[in-house]
Amino acid sequence: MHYPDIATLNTRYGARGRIAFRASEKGLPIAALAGVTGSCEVSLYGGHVLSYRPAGHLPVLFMSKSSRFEPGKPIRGGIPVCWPWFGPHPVDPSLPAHGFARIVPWRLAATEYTSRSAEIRLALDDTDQTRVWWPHRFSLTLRVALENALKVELTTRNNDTHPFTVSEALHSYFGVRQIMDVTVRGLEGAAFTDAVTGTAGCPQETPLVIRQEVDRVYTDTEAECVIDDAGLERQIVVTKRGSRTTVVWNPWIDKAKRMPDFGDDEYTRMICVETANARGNALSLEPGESHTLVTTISADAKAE
Ligand code: TA6
Repeated sequence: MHYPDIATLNTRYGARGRIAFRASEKGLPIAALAGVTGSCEVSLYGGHVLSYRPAGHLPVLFMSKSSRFEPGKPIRGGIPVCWPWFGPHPVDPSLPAHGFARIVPWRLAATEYTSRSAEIRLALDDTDQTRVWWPHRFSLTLRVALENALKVELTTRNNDTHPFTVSEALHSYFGVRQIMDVTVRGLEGAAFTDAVTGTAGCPQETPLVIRQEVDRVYTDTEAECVIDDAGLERQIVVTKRGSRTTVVWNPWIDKAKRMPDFGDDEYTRMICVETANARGNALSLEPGESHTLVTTISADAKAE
């Protein structure tokens, strides 16, 4: 896809002081949304929320300083869209990890704003290339709404003549002051599969602290999660709709060193709490059927 030039995007979809488009260093178009409640940036490449800063707060999303913004490569941070499969492809390891939605250009469908909100809607439809990766006809839309919180909605529609199965995640990277001072609440009582140890069905008995690599897929949970960041004296609240899976990930020391698009010490300043449908919560959609995955992110000063 060839994007319209930045001037055309601003003429057609911009709004002075509210919605503006710019090009990244490598020419990828980025939309900046601003309003009284905060600001966010969204890359048309990958349908990728890059940043979110609520009014009166430090940025909420983490972006690696080593992230590449190159066509065909995932962006390391923000909210990657993992679709139509979560994790490595179940059969063919040569296919892109976490699907292809985050490494292809999305079409700009619309922008809107009111006195207190601004939103952008992006779209991705099947192409010859996507059908090579995944032989189905679909339409995917992403709605990013800057309101009192940041709401991100991913809607899948089956445009084919047969059912298909999708696993998906809004793979949110959150910025924290120091991972050692972070507690994730809300998953107590949920069962998880631990990708580090390979064990399944482990119960989460207490709030989660991070003292080593954590890569946990919690299934059959619709719970709100709170990332309690004692270092910044703030809580990030992640609520969700249309999601039965939550994934928590921190690469810790050794994996961080193996990731070329991630600083060796950046594991100390981030945690992923992902709104997903994966493993036993994968979705099967009939022809003509749609499903929407929603994550809503807000920040609060730490409750006393
Ligand atoms: O968030 C869970 C996870 O599946 C981890 O296993 C880790 O691979 C992470 O996603 C990042 O994946 P990526 O393909 O973006 O490097």
